[in-house]
Amino acid sequence: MGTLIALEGLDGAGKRTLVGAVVKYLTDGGLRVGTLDFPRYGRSVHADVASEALKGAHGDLANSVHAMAMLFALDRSGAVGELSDLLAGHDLVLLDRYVASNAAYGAARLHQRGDDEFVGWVTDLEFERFGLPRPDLQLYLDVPVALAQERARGRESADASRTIDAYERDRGLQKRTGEVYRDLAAEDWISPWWVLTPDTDPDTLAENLTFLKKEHGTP
Ligand code: DGP
Repeated sequence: MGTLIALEGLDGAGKRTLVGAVVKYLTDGGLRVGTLDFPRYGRSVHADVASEALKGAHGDLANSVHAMAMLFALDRSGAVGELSDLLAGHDLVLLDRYVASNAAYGAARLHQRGDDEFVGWVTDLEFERFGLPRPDLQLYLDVPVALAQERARGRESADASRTIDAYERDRGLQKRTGEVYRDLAAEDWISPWWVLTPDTDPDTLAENLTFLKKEHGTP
């Protein structure tokens, strides 16, 4: 059974680049590493509808915090079997976003913090009711909001398929989302958290993840 690790962060934090570098280091070292990105665009109707809503489609759907959170949660719910297969076949499974994204973005939209009601609702829905596996470790890539937004905008000009959405445009929301992520990390919500910075060296991080796998112990 593999170790489940979720990487979290604001839009434009650089999660995708970090995952790529960490996976390369670990696979070069002979570990079996699986990855999965959420939301599962193109493979999950729930993920696609959520994305379309954030870009202005589907009437007032995006106005509802709980409806949006439910769509993202249903996307993950449809991946329970895939996650279980990935964990069975790999030493480490690295996720780009997971349940904490729902907790952080939703709580931030409601102006709540990490120990408020919304995070409890997400916990009950996704881990208890939908039966998603709990991560063994969560990583928060803590990047200043201005830098993350600059990158998200740069990505939009470089790649027409990555237009920024309503959440990404809202600087106040991004700032509050970062605060909730920090709350979740500080309280080790669901599992231990490591907070990373833009200066985090991917090779050092990957090496530390190797130790985690060894402690976990099951090949
Ligand atoms: P991404 O494709 O990772 O850039 O995410 C698109 C947008 O959706 C972004 O603004 C972050 C948001 N998002 C991603 N996952 C979740 C989630 O589980 N819940 C909520 N509320 N928002 C999410």
